[in-house]
Amino acid sequence: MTHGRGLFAVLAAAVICAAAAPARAAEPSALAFADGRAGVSLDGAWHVIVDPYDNGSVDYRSQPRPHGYFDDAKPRDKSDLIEYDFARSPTLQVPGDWNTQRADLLYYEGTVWYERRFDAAQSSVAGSRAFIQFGAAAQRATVWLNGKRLGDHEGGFTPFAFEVTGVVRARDNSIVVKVDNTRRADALPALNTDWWNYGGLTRSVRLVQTPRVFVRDARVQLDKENAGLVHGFVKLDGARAPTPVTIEIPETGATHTVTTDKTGAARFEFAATLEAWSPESPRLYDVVVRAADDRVQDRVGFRTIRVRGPDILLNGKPIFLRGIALHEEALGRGGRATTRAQAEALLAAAKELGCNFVRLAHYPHSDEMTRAADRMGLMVWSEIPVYWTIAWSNVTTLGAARAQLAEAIARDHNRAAVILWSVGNETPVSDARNRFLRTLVDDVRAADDTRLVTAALEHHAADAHTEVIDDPLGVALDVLGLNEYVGWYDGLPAKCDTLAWRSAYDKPIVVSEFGADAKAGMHGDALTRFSEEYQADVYRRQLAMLKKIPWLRGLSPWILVDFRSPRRPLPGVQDGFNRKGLLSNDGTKKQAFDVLRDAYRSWPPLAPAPTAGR
Ligand code: GCB
Repeated sequence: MTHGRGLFAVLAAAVICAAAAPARAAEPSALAFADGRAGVSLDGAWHVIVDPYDNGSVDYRSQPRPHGYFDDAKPRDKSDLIEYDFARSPTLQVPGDWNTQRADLLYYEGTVWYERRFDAAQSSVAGSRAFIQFGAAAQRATVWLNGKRLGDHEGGFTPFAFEVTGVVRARDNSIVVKVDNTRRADALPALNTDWWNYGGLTRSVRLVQTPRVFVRDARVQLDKENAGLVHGFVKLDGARAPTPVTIEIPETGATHTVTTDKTGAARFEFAATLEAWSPESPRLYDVVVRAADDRVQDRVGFRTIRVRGPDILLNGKPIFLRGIALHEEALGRGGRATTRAQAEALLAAAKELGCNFVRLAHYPHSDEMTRAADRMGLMVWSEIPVYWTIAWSNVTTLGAARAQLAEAIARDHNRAAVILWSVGNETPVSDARNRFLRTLVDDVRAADDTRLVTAALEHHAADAHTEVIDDPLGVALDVLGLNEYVGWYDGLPAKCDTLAWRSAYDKPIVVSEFGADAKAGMHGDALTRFSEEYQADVYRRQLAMLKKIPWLRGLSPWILVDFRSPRRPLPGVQDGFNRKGLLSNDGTKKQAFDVLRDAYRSWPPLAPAPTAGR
């Protein structure tokens, strides 16, 4: 491991229960195109009860009637003892994490019960179907509507939905959600992360109305090899017989009709002349899909992305990924970034750096972020929180990883910006880890052949002046992510000057992390740890070193903005924040921001792929 996390490897390795993985990952439950459908937003103030002992889950059978908090009950008479009352409880805003909305919840881990009442449109009660869709609930949720348990969801960063047809009523519905962010050794992420894993209903909640037969999902993208061919699939819900589906791109006049099989699924391809999406010209088209009484619409970009030897080809041309990594934390106020404006502010800072690429670390960011990247012309690396050491041999953990990956892909498979799915970050090599990650790579290839697969890998020293990338997972990947901290965890900055890199693979390398902590406004010489000068020096020397790597096709240094991490206690310097940002959390630029911006301005055009010198 790169910087001494051995204890956690041991802890995680203790959680072992070997069993075979199911052949297929569970199907995502969220509805694509939900935002454009009729419905009711359930965003806003929800009543909350903070419940560290999880009392609300208990059904008190000894009382005259059961009253777990999920019942949202009121006493019927004086014999009825009920010790909670949502109506009199404080509120939190949804979407939002609970940690930054109330000082006493800053590092709270455990259960919080959310409740609100709402009226539904009459039309979602009669003659159509209704679903409740959550953008995300961190980390696991159980949902009740009008006292009926709808189900559970595990994984804090991807959307899910429950059908509520026949359960939702026109007036005075009670929805109760138990949200629990307790860390667990078998979860994703597991017990230890270098970020604070906020809890809460962190993304929007909506009651969504659909016709009886509706378009549950559709992927409309370019064929990987042929930029004149649109291909994809559609899945209907509720169709009992083969049903015609029409896919249109009105601006181009392209219209194509396919008929589904009896499961409601169809694949299609048709010719179209489209202007390609690229960072320089992030062209998006309206795409309309119709079936039976349903009509959905999305804004979609079209591009191809593939690799050839060490090159990454966007629309057939070699590119260099001038990137930066970021966490989903709002500039200025901190906490989870939840709004379109917060996503745009983060990506605007990346654009100011001269980026054409962002690594959205270390979990799927909201669809506000990936949609903003589509509009603003930033290619995206998207990842799931398979981070450091997790329970590699635990089949439940593998199932959870596959589900999160499937949900992330399903949500964003029409986002041109997303070019890379990453299956893991700094995961120490072992047979169990290799098997686990290869299953995820196979899942990506089965679900989405229009994007590339990567992982942020580690490296090791061959000698004092040579580092080697030869992780066996590299065989299965299209692009090798490489995390390295030469000059910070690994020697002093001058170590960069004499270090050479070797790769076992003729594949593109994206240096997915390097960096150094600096407190904005703290100054010293270039060897004073945590000074802006030290960080800037690391950037200068790193960039000079990295330019010499023949397979280098991209960078996403660590990181755009300082972020909250309980692993970082150094008083007066870190104060609970990882300080490797090029911007402080209130948006102040550090010297290294300009160093990287200047380097990106003059980054040399890509040289032809060398074949010698490995
Ligand atoms: C890493 C991790 C990242 C940390 C970073 C650091 O290798 O991937 O999550 O925040 O190092 O600052 O130590």
